[in-house]
Amino acid sequence: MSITVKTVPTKPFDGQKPGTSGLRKSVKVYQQPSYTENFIQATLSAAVGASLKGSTLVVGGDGRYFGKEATDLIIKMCAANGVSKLLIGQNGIFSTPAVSCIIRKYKTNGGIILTASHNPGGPDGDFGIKYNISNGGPAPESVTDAIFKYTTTIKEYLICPDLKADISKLGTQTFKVGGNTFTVEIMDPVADYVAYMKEIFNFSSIKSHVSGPDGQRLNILINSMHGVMGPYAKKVFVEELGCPASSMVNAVPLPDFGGHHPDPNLTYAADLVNDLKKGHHGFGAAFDGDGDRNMILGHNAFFVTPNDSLAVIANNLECIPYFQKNGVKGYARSMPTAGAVDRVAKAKGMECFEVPTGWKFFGNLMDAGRLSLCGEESFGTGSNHIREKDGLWAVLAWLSILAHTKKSVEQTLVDHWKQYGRNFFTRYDYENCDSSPANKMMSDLNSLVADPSLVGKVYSSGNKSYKVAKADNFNYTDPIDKSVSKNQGIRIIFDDDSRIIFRLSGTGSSGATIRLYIEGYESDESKYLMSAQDVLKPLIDIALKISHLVELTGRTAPTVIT
Ligand code: VG1
Ligand code: CO
Repeated sequence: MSITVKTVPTKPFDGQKPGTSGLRKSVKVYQQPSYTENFIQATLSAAVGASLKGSTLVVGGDGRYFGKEATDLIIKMCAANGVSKLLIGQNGIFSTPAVSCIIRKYKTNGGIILTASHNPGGPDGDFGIKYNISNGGPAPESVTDAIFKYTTTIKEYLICPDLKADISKLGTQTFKVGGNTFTVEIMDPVADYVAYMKEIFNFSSIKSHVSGPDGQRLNILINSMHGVMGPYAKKVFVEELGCPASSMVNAVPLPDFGGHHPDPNLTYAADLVNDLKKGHHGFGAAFDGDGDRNMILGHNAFFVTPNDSLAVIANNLECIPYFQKNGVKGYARSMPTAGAVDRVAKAKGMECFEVPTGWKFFGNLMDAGRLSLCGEESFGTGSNHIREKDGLWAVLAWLSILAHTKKSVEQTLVDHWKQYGRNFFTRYDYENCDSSPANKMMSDLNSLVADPSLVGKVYSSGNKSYKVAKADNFNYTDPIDKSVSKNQGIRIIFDDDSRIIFRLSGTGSSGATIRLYIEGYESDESKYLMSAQDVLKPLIDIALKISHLVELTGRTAPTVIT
C-alpha cells in the first residue's frame, strides 16, 4: 500500500539563518510548531535542491535530546520529498566525522547532522541541524544562504505522517511512496568509520605502544564527555588497541551529556585535567558532543594547545601510512589559530592557507588537492581523509607519532619549540553577553582598524611595547572558487608577529559571545615553559584597553580561558 504524502501550509519564521556550523538554537525554539519542519523543508529544497528527487542522504547525530524526534521528522519529510534512500545511524547516532566518512564512502548527495556540537544538551539545552554536501563537508555559504532565503518565503512543507520506520533495527526497510520505493537503511554507526581509521593508521604499531607490558606501556585516558564518541572510543581503544576498559571515562552517550558542556577545553573538561594531574597516565584526550573536536594532554595534565597540536602533527605526518601513500599537499589553519603550523610549512616548503573560522572553508582546498592537514584553535584538527575535523583521528595521529618517536607528549612539544620557537596563544570567551554592547564594541573596533593612522602606533603595557604593523577586518577570497567572505574578524598585527583578534561567535544560541584571541611569538628558549597567561599579559591588557570590552559589556572576566 502506498503511503500518503501530505502538503502542509506553513509560514516563515524569523532567524533561521545557519551560523558557523548549521542552525543552532535552544531545543525550545526547535520545538515550536512547524519550526523544525520549515528548516528541514528549506534544507531539502534549497540545499539538496535539483537533485532531491531520487537522492540518497545520510542522517545521524550526537544522540542529544530531540535527536530522535528530528530524525523521525526527517525520514517522513524525505519520503514525501522524493528522496530515494536514507542511510541512518542506529538510533539516529553518527558522530560528525562518521557522517562525513559515510557520505564519501557511499557517494551520497549529502547528509544531515543533528548536533549542537559542544553546546549543552537536554530539554533546556541546544539542538542543531547542519547540512553537509556531497564532498562530506559542511555546506558552503552559498548553500546556507540559499537555505536561509528559502525559510523567509516558505509556504508549505511535505510530509508522510503515517510512515513509520524503526531506527533501532539494523538493516533495510522499504516503503512505497507515490509510486516510488523509499528505502531506509539503518547502519552500525561505528563500523565504516573504524574500518577507515584502520586503513589510515598503523594500528599494530599504536597497539604495541599503548597496550604493551606494564612499565613500558603508555597509559592513556579517554574522556568522551557523555557525547557520541563513547562507542567509537571503546571500539578503537579497548577492542582494537587492547587498552583496559578503565581507560574509557564518560563513555555512555547521554541525551543531556550528564548536564555538562560537552566541550573539550580546560574549563569544561576539568575532569580529564584532574585525572591526568594524578600522574598515572602519559596521555589523555577528550572529545566534544559530536566527536569532531579533541583536547590532548600529556603526563601531569601537560596541555597541548590546538595550535601546537596541528604544528606537531604537520611536522610528523610521514609516520602515518595514509600520508606515506597519498603524500602531503599543504597545510591550513583558521585565521584566529596561532601560526605555529606556518613555521612548519615554511621549513618543509609547503603551501599554507589562512581561512575564516569554520571547517567549511577548508573543503575547496582539499577537493582541489592543495590541502592535506588543517586545524582550528577551537580544538579542531583534521585531514583530507574526510571533510570534517575529526577528534578520534587527531588522537590516533598523536598516538602514531608517540609510538614512532617514543617520546612523551611534553618532550615532543619542547623539542618542537626548540626547532621552531613557540607561538604562545590564549583565547578569552565572554559567553552570553548582551548583543547590543557586543555589536557596538565590534563596530567601534571596525572603525579603529579602518583608520590608516593606526599602523605605526605603539601600545605599551608594563615594560612591553608593541608597534602596529597591520590592522583590518579579515576578508577572505577562496583561492579555488573565488567566493569572498567579508568581515571575518578584527585583526591587529604587531611588528613582532604578535596578534590581537576579536570576533563574535557564530555558534551561540542566545545573546552574543565575544572571542578574544591573543598570540605572541617567542624564540628565547628560556621562556618556552612559561605560562601563556604570563607571557601574553601585556597583550591582553592592550586588547582590553583598545576595545573597551569591560566598560561596554560590564564583564570583568571571561567565562572561559583557553
Ligand atoms: C566555533 C569555533 C570554530 C568551529 C565552530 C564549529 O565557532 O570557534 O572554530 O569551527 O565552533 O565547531 P564560533 O563561530 O562559535 O567561534 V563544532 O565542534 O561546533 O562543529
Ligand atoms: Co563539534
